Amino acid sequence: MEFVLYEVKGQVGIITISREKALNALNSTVLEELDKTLDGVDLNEIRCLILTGAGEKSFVAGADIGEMSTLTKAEGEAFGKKGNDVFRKLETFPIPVIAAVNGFALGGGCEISMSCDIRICSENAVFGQPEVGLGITPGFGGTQRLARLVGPGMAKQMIYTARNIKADEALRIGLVNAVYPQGELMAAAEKMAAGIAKNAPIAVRNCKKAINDGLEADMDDAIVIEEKLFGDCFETEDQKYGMAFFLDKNKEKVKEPFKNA
Ligand code: DAK
Repeated sequence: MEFVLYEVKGQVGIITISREKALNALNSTVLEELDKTLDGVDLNEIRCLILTGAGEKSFVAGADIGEMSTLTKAEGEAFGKKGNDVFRKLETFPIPVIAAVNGFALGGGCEISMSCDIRICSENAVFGQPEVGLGITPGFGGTQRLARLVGPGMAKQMIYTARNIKADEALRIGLVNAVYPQGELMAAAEKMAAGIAKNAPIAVRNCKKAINDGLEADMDDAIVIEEKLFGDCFETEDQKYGMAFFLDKNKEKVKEPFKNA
């Protein structure tokens, strides 16, 4: 692939958007390659993904303004659909995705990070939705996901003013979970991913689905969604092993890895 790298470390897959000269801006090729990369993830082996950008300056500086500037209405819609489809694929991907935001996350960059389950960032990270300054609205779900993550008041302030915020403010408003020195970001992401990967994989997947689907339902329906996904776990070997291990009083025993079965 030209702009997307994929690396496997144990049970963790690391996707790097690598178009450093344009600060990893999302053009059509990047979106297509991201889509193909996600389709190629071996879900029998990989239990958590990390999404990051190449270099130390930018995670993703937005959709490619050069490419967008000449789009016709029909081409704009096709570009928007390509982005929205891949962002939604990330959001509903069966396993958790951690965004390791290593610099600018503007426009489509902020939006792709919000399609991930968890965001952590480096101290030099900058978040923002600058679209109204370009004469457009956020188009890759920014109006929807930002409001859900940080609340409508703060989302409206960020989107209407197009003001960028730094890592410490992103942490304060709950847009990111933690901030690290640049040199420590990937190690922290990999440690978190490995921590997720060692837990019962079907249970983790069901938790993601319960949270995502439940947020789109009212509480009565959301609780039923949780009940069903909870019940499904009792058909897994991992549930039987996990509970038997806890109940076994032999202090010498060593916990075996979950089988994803
Ligand atoms: N697109 C294309 N190229 C970009 C870019 C971008 N978003 N951001 C940076 N670059 C390129 C610059 O043009 C420059 O290229 P050369 O001139 O070297 O060829 C190179 O990256 C380095 O950038 P700078 O020289 O500008 O670097 P600085 O450190 O001075 O500034 C910056 C860094 C991140 C503050 C600045 O580059 C910047 O403001 N970039 C634009 C940020 C931005 O406005 N992003 C939001 C884009 S709008 C849609 C769905 C979604 C969207 C639209 C439609 N539909 C549903 C249809 C999404 C829209 C957006 O994301």
